[in-house]
Amino acid sequence: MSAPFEIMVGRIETLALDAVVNAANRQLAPGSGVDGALRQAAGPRLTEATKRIPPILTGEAVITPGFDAPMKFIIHTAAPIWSDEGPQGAKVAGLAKCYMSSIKMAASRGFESIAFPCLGTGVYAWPRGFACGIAIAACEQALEQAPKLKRIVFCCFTEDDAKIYRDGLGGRLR
Ligand code: AR6
Repeated sequence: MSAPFEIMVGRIETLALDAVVNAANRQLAPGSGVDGALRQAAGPRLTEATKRIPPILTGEAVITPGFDAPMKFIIHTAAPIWSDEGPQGAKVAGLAKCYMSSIKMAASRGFESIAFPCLGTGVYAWPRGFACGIAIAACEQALEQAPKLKRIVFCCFTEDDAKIYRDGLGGRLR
């Protein structure tokens, strides 16, 4: 099977896929960046739905409908904060878990397509290249348990991010 990875530059809240992943916080409290864009696109029912769920653990994934946004579902996950105290290994494991638990959630629902933003690289300030390497490795590992997933889209906000992903994925692009 060919690797299901795709890279695009654009806004994740516009994607009509089975699921897109939200760069949330552990309280699922309204934020900026990806979260603000998804809440705007999905409408007030998303915020009503997310009020009932938290707190979530770092790296945990929870799911809501996409409501008024074009994707069917939104998978919410919270990355570690790069500047937080603590060993780097635990933070790396936490960011990897965001990707793996999101793919696991998608697989458990039989989804065929999912898009990720560059989790952790905005407000949470992860170095972009470092976070990209963790994202790709975690998705590759999780894919082994997700045979139905045909498309994993890395939705980059900038061309600079897309270049980092192209370099990271090399020959593994569809
Ligand atoms: N579509 C795709 N990518 C985007 C978009 C968009 N509409 N907007 C920003 N990005 P961030 P984090 C990129 O800050 O670092 C939130 O407020 C952005 O350039 O959304 O995980 C939450 O509530 C960056 O590369 O998420 C949390 O409190 C990436 O998406 C906290 O910030 C992630 O940026 C989460 O911080």
